[in-house]
Amino acid sequence: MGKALEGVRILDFTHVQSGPTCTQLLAWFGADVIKVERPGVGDITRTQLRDLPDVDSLYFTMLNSNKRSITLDTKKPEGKEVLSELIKQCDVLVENFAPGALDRMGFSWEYIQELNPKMIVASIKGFGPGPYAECKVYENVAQCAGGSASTTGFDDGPPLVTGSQIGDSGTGLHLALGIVAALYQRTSSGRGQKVSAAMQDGVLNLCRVKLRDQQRLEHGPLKEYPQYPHGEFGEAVPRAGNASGGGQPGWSLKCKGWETDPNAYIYFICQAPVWANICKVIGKEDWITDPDYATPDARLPRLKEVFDTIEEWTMTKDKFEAMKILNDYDIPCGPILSMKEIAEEKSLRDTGTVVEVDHPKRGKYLTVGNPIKLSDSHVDVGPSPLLGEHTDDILRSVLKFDEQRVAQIKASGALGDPKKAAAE
Ligand code: CAO
Repeated sequence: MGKALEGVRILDFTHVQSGPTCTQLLAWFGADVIKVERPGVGDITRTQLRDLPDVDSLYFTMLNSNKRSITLDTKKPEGKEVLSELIKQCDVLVENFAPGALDRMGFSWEYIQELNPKMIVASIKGFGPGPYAECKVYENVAQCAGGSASTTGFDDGPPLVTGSQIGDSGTGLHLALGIVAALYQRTSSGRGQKVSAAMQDGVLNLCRVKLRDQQRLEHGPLKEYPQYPHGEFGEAVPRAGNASGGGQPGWSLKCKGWETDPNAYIYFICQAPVWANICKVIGKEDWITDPDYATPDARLPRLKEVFDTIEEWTMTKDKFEAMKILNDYDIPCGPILSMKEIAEEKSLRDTGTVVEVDHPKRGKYLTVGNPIKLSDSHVDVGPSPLLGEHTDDILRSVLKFDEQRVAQIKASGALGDPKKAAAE
């Protein structure tokens, strides 16, 4: 069986998390991803948060599967020469350097187009054009600037960042979609184009419902928020605790064992069409017809009381028992799963969403496989490359350099060492 992006070659100039997320997905869809890394150093995440000495970190291995690695000092003339040749042989260049870094290296959009007019140049930056365009950005900066932090947490606490990497991995996903769209457009236009995704924009896109609520707020209080009807609403969308972001109210409720297990909770959604079922399960049949509870509007000012009452029931069950009973009644709910539980979940292993990979130096480790499943493009999740593992292979098989040229480039130090590039 073929792969969706077979024949597409990606020049992967990414590092840390946002860009590597994007190129890893493209690799899983079958693209040949060539990761360019600085000799001797590589992507900084190779050494960050290491759990084992002298072994590429999980941070790196979990974001760089199925890629090839070439080490290249792109600030040396010979390195620039190799990079130029790679640009001619690739379809897409993906980068997430600080603003201006690619230009400073001598590879402006105009120059890249001269080398290869079909080249798609895809970039992630923290911000789009505007007052912050020149700023360096990491995950949590994007969460704060994109509207997520101001709307996450409890009303009486500080803004909170979320564990989901919506700034990095979220923007990587956005960029991947842009790249695939540009590749498709190229089939008719014959030309490359620039694809840009700013992390602030990516986070805001994922916080779309909060900009919706900002505008609703101009017309009165947000009745599904926990601040209603007792608290005050200010000028901006407040933090909503565990309230559901949609039209069906929800909250996290304690389950049996909550006193000792921080994850003994279930997320419970009071979906209007199954209100009668909810009342039956928790033994409050009178609420089915009581005008104070019978309709979604009547319940809005009483949501706290409603959830407190439901919680008295959920606390008598463990989260999986509660999940089973509630689903038998068609009531939407979800157990709060710990990472330990997720790592051990058989169904996620069966679908390839959680995968065990064998790494030549690390041995076996778990990673998250491709969450997007294509019926005609099978994904085999492989290990990440060692630093420079494919340098030789790429020079010979992709760039078709002969023995003499390979030796010449090696001697220049552009691929690494030669006496630490003649002591710099
Ligand atoms: N050979 C030679 N030089 C190389 C090289 C190579 N193979 N690869 C990178 N470099 C150079 C760059 O050209 C740059 O040099 P200049 O500063 O002289 O132009 C230098 O390495 C540093 O690159 P950088 O500025 O991208 O890296 P940084 O560590 O200073 O900043 C980060 C990191 C993430 C803050 C910045 O890259 C950034 O803001 N990126 C855009 C937003 C983004 O993706 N953030 C997500 C990061 S994940 O949380």
